[in-house]
Amino acid sequence: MINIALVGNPNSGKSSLFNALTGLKQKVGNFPGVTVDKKTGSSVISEQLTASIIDLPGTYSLYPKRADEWVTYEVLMQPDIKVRPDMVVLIADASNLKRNLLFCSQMIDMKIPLVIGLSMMDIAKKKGIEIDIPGLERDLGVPIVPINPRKEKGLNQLKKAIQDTAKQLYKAPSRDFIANHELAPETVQALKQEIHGISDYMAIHYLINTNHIPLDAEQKAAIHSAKEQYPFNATKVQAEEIMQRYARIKQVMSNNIVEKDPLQKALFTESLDKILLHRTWGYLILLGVLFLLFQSIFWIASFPMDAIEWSFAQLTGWLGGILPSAWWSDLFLNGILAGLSGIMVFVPQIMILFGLITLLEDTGYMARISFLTDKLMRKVGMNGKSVMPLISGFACAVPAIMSTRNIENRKERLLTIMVTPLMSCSARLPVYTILIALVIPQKYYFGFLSIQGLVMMGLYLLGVVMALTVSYVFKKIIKIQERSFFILELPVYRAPRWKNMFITMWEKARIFLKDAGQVIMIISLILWALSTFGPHKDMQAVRDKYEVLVKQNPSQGNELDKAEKSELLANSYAGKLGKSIEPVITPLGFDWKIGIALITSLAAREVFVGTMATLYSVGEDHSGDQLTLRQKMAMAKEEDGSKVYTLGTGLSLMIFYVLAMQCMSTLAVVKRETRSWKWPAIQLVYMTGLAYLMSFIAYHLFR
Ligand SMILES: Nc1nc2c(ncn2[C@@H]2O[C@H](COP(=O)(O)OP(=O)(O)OP(=O)(O)O)[C@@H](O)[C@H]2O)c(=O)[nH]1
Ligand SMILES: [Mg+2]
Repeated sequence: MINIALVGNPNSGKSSLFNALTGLKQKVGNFPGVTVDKKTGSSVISEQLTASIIDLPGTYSLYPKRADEWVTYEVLMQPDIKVRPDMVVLIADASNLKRNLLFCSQMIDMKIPLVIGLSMMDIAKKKGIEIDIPGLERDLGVPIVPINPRKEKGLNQLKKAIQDTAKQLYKAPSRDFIANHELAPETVQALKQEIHGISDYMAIHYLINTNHIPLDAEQKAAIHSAKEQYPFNATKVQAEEIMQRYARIKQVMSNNIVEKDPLQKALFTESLDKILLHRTWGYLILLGVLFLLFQSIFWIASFPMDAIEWSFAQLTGWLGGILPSAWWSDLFLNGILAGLSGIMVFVPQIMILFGLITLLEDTGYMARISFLTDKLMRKVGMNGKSVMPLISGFACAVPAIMSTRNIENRKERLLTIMVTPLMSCSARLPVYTILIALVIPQKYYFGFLSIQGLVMMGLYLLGVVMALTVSYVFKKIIKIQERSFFILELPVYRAPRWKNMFITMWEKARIFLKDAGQVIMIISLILWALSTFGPHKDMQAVRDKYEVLVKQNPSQGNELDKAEKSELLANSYAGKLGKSIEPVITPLGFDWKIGIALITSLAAREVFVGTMATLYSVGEDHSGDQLTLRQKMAMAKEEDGSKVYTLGTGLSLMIFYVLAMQCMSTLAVVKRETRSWKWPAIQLVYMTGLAYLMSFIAYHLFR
């Protein structure tokens, strides 16, 4: 069993290779910086050899600038030989060899056994690049295997090279790529006498980044004494090193690589970019793409949604007819089944949303969106790179916030983290959909522009506009000074891997159903109990009151029965809970049932739907009805007989869900990424405050 680390420049195909070797499903996308954390899996290399493989974030060099690069750096620089990877497989992009060779040359000098996998040979070929692989092997002193991780080609040869290296048929590169020792001879010498088993080049890194490497106290002391004894100027050493490397790389390139004149052979990508990054067309196309994204979430999905809703209503009606009326059938039909159907309905939308985002990432258009929006982002204190987290925030804020590790500048990264949860995540989608269906008429402008679709887009847009505004305000308040720059490598356009897209859609639907399903089951059970039972004294008082009333007016038995049930609900534990927060939320147009939904939403926003299903079922008459949740909510009445879901309440509630911070997982991940409770606390306060204010205004405007 050996430990292998996968390293290389961003977007070179590491995660694709990792998936091919381990059979896992690490996220792959066509832009630099997809992987931001390490992930381990195991792979059978040969009958005798199994490897534990770790996929790492991409790095351009061993001088990390971003949080994700530091993750890789720490793994490679690990002082404990038992933990450090036994072997490194470096994936180099053959179509950009010159840039990739800088990191290659640094890894060679680390003196960890190394195998190079040369990916993107197909693109190199299209660009007219010819590579003399045996010659390159000789110059670098390491085995080089051409592979295609995307098509899973060349894996056997790669495994063979790994096996041979493990058997020490290939040794760790014996020659240094450049004379590292001479960069600071005495200091390196002194340090190597204290810390054993490190190469000259690794010693230099220990001297430069002493505080970032998990060294023990003794090792740190050794480094400090070496630095005191002999001269060591980190900046100078680093500059000298890079210069020498590029000089040598130039030589290696001219020995082994023939490149056509780049002007002669324009790639398809470049001609496409002329349009897609055009000063005016580029932006128009971008707007068109985003518009289509939202219209299709609403419009295409509406067909399967209707079918699912209809089937569940039929099922409930049928079961209602054959099941005996008892507390358990009530619980099953109105609690569990209602909750499940409420969630199943949204699977088509979730799938389309994730499918389209994957499409944007896979083709390489996502990176172009960054490029196009950099100027705007900069005005509000963020960076073109913030766009990728923001757009993935439409799916879920948790991975989106992690992906901000790719942003160099600390302040820009912090601002992006602070506003990303304002983007409407997929858990809000069910809430929006059901509320829109309730209060917005199903009409079309010009026969195709759905008003409901426009409102949906408006909600997403509200999140975006608020994110930009809040970022602008925070930019003025937060005092961190750091130089900012935007360097983003534009990947070549690639055809999406359809299989991958469908797997992602399927996976997301499965996870959504499983997670939301579990939470909803549990919450509906608890909620059912809380709304059926209450303090004995109060509940008994209601029952006694109605017993007398029924005796007095036997002809009105039916209506009295309904009134009794709703009064019982109001006196149940759930009712008391909702009523206790009612004073706070009445100004927003919410009643106590909505109050309960706001509380249960803290478990997950989509629980709103299930909660509504349960609350509006309890205390209602269901003899054989086939109403969908939407119809039940539409019929909901206040005690005075007025409708609950008016335009004002509906809009106010939607806006509340756009802006409020209701997600524990997001707060937890913000705490982890910012390493303090301060930022999640600020986020909780500002978002909830903003939500309250805006909902208040909306309710009073549209009431
Ligand atoms: N044409 C071509 N495309 C490839 C090849 N290998 C990978 N790709 C594509 O390159 C893109 C990047 O692949 P990833 O595996 O995510 O790259 P990565 O190195 O993990 O990237 P980061 O995590 O961002 O550092 C994906 O769109 C792959 O389908 C290859 O040999 N040829
Ligand atoms: Mg990756």
